[in-house]
Formats: sequence, structure tokens, C-alpha cells
Amino acid sequence: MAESWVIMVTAQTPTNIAVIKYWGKRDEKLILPVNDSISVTLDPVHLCTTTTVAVSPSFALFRIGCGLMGRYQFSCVFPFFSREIRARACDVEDKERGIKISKKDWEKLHVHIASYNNFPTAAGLASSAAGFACLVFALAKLMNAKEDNSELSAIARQGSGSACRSLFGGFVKWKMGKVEDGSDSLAVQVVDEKHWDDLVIIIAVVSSRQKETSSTTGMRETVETSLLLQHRAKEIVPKRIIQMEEAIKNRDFASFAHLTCADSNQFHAVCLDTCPPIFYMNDTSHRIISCVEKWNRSVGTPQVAYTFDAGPNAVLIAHNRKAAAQLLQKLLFYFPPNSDTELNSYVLGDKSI
Ligand code: 2P0
Repeated sequence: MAESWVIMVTAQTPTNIAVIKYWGKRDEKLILPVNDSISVTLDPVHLCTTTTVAVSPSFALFRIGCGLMGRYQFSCVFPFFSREIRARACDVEDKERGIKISKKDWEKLHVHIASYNNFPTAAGLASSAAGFACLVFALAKLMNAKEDNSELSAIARQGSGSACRSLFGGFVKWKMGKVEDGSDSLAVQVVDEKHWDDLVIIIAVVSSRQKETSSTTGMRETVETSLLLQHRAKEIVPKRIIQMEEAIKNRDFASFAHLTCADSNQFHAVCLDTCPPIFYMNDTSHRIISCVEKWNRSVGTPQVAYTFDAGPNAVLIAHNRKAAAQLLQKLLFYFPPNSDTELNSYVLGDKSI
């Protein structure tokens, strides 16, 4: 090995939004969920993580520099990711610069990481999903690991469950899997990003404050105390997953919207059924739901679906550009943006519907 060189890889990974929610683990250590989930991956421009990983024989230590992404979270999971990807590393050769890294060299080399999210962290916009997926993907490219994205998703899953779904574009299913070691709990693509490209997703940022109950803590408390979760996981979600896959494959917006809204509402009902109850949505979130429900009913067929994750921000999925334009008009009218608008979205104001 020459002694003064650096090899760098930069990757960009978008976040994903679940339309059938993951909530609850059957194994906390391996991050194995109690049900399958389905998500849509956002476009790679607006809500994404950019991660650069670099390796050089002159790096004496592992280093991490994170913009908005939690340095602590990253540092905790890095040894695991690094071990898993190193085990799959292959030789890397840059003939032009006379660099050769053999599989064995990866044991001795230190990696530097810089990661940046272009959207609010821990505000219920799945920041950890994009962050961990991006780190696993970038490390796999750096170390020339030949695993496909599903195999990588099983590693990303162990940073943060929802991260496994960000390894693919389009609509993605996280299969809960059956085996104890979790090797079959991974993500698969349902359809790619071109399949249903007239959908428009608008994120209304109700609050960019960090949530009070982290997803991990919230899920644990729900699993321990909610009977509704058990009913949901066994009886409701398996049927919804089949119906949702059908709706997506057929581009059936009415069914898609019905299932998406119902599943978001049931997820928040499960949070309320937790002891002590968890409140992720606020009054503004509820008013957005009323606005969309009234509009959809007045037209007769759904124009927009809503879904809320572990926070008050609304993810609104419009049937097409016309519906999206009408939705924006309604949002601007009922929830005029404050002066400190964020990231091309809205900080919603306080006008009643
Ligand atoms: C989801 N959420 O399916 C659900 C819906 C939030 C609500 O996945 O504990 O950050 O790290 O596995 O993945 C957020 O949970 O939690 C999440 P951990 P994660 O997108």
C-alpha cells in the first residue's frame, strides 16, 4: 500500500414515508418488527442525507463529523455497520493512482465519515432512515461489497428499522421475516419510482422541534401495554399489506388513499392506546386531517391522502399535479406560512378551517 492517498465515496439517500406503518418490535436488539410495512421513497433532492466516507492509511482514528445527523447515534451504530461491511469487503484497486486495498487491509484501516441531512432531524420526518441507509450504502461502495440492496437493507435495519426501506426508490416493502436471527427481515422493491410518477408528495412542517417520545421508546411502551397493537399486527396489517400492494400495482388512488389514511389513523390510535399515551399529532395536524377529509368527501373521490409519522408534520400525497396545486392553495389559505418557512415547506399558522 502507498502511504499517502485518500479514497472517498459520497452517497445521497432520500428518506421514506410509510403508508402502512412499522410500529413495534418483536426483537429489540436485532430490530425485528411485529408486522410488515410499506413505504414510498421520496425524491433524492429535497429530503435526503448526503454522506461521504473516506479511507486513508494516514487516518489514525475513526472520525465522525455530522451536520444535522446525531453524532452519538452514528457513533453507536458505526462499529456494527463497519464490522458487517468489512466482512463482505472485496479488493479495491485504483490502477491510475497505484492504490490497492486487499480484503485483509480493511481490518487495519480507519474510516472518516461526514454526514448531512437537508431537513429537520428527529421531527418525525424519518431522518434516521435516510442517515443509516446512506451510511451502509456508502461503506458498501467504499469497501466494494458485492451485496445487493436487499442484503444491505438487513444491515441498515439494525441501525434503525425504517432505514432498510430507504435502500430502494419507488414503493418498498419491509418484510418482517420469520426466522429468529432476522436474516429474512429485509426490504424489497414493490414498484420502482417510474411506476406511479404522477403522485405529488407535499410535506407540511407543522413543527420542526424534536419529538418528546423517541420512536424507539414509544414502540417499546406500545408493545408492553397496548392490546390494540396486537390486534393490529395479527389481524389488520397482513390484509392491508396485500390490499396496498394491489392498489400500488394498479395505481388505484382511491384504495391507496383509503388505506394510507386508515393506517396512519390506526397507528396514532395505537399510540393513544399506549400507557402512558403518546401524542405525536397536535391540533394543527388534526385540522389538516379534517381539511383533507372534507375536501375528499365533497369531491366524491379522494384527491389527497394524508399520513403522519412520530411527529405532528403532515405528509400529503396528491393524486396528480392538479390536486397538488389545489391542495397548496387550501394549505396557504387555512394555514398561512410564517416568515421563517423551512425547506420549501410550510410552518403552518393558526387559522381555523
Ligand atoms: C414507519 N416510524 O414505518 C414508522 C411510522 C414512525 C412511525 O419507523 O426504533 O426510527 O430505530 O427502529 O425506524 C420510526 O422508527 O425506529 C418509524 P427504530 P425508527 O416509518
